[in-house]
Amino acid sequence: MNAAYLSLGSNIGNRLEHLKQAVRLLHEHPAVKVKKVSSIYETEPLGLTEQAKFLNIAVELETSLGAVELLSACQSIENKLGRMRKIRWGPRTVDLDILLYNEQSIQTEDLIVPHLRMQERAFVLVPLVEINSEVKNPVTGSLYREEPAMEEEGVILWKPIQNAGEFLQQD
Ligand code: X6L
Ligand code: MG
Ligand code: MG
Repeated sequence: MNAAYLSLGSNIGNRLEHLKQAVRLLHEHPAVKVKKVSSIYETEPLGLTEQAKFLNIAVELETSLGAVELLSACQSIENKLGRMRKIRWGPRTVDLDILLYNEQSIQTEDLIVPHLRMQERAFVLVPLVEINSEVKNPVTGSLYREEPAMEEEGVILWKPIQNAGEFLQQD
């Protein structure tokens, strides 16, 4: 069995509903179990800063899928939830990014793990460290909780989540 961490974000329409639907669809995949869901954070947009604020979460998965298969499962969820790719770094109904897969370093045409520049982004690190404070960059061995970007502003606790079940069950 494999362990994976994903980062999810939404900044269009009913952001919470989009995150919930994405986590539900992950959980309903026969080869994926959602083990942990972080609290929900409201975050200032990075990259393209003139767009709506995001809700961001991190999830921990157990899966029998390989990393590339997991990527395609994530992309099919993005497509189901109406993700359009018009503007680079632009607004999205939902984005699912693979942050970590076991403690592997993966470089294919379509997938780089650990996720590029994740250690520079508080909207990725804060939810990730909440669900596992011991998680390390598999390449450098650095603890993500010790990254300077953990201290950046623009990441506000929006709704605390106690466990994955709570997140999956709501309304
Ligand atoms: C300089 C240049 C500084 C580019 C930062 C950061 C670019 C992040 C892209 C950057 C730069 C990204 C989200 C987001 C995006 C999200 C929040 C990206 C890709 N996705 N902002 N911006 N949450 N808060 O999920 O991550 S676009
Ligand atoms: Mg992303
Ligand atoms: Mg993405």
